[in-house]
Amino acid sequence: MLKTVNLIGAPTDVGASTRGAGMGPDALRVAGLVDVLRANGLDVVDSGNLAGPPNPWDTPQGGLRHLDEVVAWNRSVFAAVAETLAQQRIPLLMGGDHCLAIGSISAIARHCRQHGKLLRVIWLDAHSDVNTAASSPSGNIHGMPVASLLGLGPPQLTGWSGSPAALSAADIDFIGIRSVDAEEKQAIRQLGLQVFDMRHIDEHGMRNTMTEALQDVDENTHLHVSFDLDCLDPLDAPGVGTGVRGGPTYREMQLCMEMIADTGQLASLDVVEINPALDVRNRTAELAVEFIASLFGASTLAR
Ligand code: HAR
Ligand code: MN
Ligand code: MN
Ligand code: MN
Repeated sequence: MLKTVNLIGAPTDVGASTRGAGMGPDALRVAGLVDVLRANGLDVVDSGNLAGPPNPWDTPQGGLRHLDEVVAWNRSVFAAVAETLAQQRIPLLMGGDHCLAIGSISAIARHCRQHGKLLRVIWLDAHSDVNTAASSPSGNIHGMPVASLLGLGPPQLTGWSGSPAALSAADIDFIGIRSVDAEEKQAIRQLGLQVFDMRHIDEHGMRNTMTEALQDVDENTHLHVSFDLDCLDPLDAPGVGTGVRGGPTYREMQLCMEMIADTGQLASLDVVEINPALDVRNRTAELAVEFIASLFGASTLAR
């Protein structure tokens, strides 16, 4: 069956610490995302951009910055992703900042519950994004989507999947992590989250890391990838608001994507945190498009 990918743009930076990620969807389009997906045998529908409130650029209230705007954007994302899944299409969310994964993954979790699928999330990021309003040093909600999806977020952002938590700790694996706040470290330990940080990748290599992360993926798995471009080294991907040096190399990241593609179970994707205002000649969006192609099997010779 020909797979159809539905592109959903969410042009906002309401959850971020820097302005500019709202231009991410168009940067991906300009970098040729549609053509590259088509060249890899996929049908592509570009549903355009969602609408939502502007970024008020306020200070945090109760430890949360722009909560109302984050809720509004995530509601739209939730609805668009849910509709896409109901049409049996693959949602590709083009952010926008990483707060949008709350709406996206909540819709996916609800879909999986309704269809008896096992959801597994691969979180590609420099950061663990498991802060809460109480622990966050910034109040920026793009540092909190994992906590929210585990049911630990503000009530306005939890429970959307039809259960108090969209995910349980065992459903998510983190790859490439190298910036974790002190209280996030405690949370990771207490929750038992599986974090393959850069130290792990240094010591075991990407191949062993991904073998371990993907070991329980089978035919009944809905595999979701949440790809924060700051997972990459900022020398390769300068167009991000919160770059952290020491990311996976280009080849390591390619292998990561290829091993995900090999499972044949990739069913949804977030591509977030591309900030064209900080980029160099759209390099980061172009790199994202290359990696997205690999996620959909571009570098598999057997196809
Ligand atoms: N941990 C920091 C915070 O919560 C920084 C989060 C950086 N944001 C992201 N998310 N790009 O991955 O404020
Ligand atoms: Mn992130
Ligand atoms: Mn990040
Ligand atoms: Mn695991």
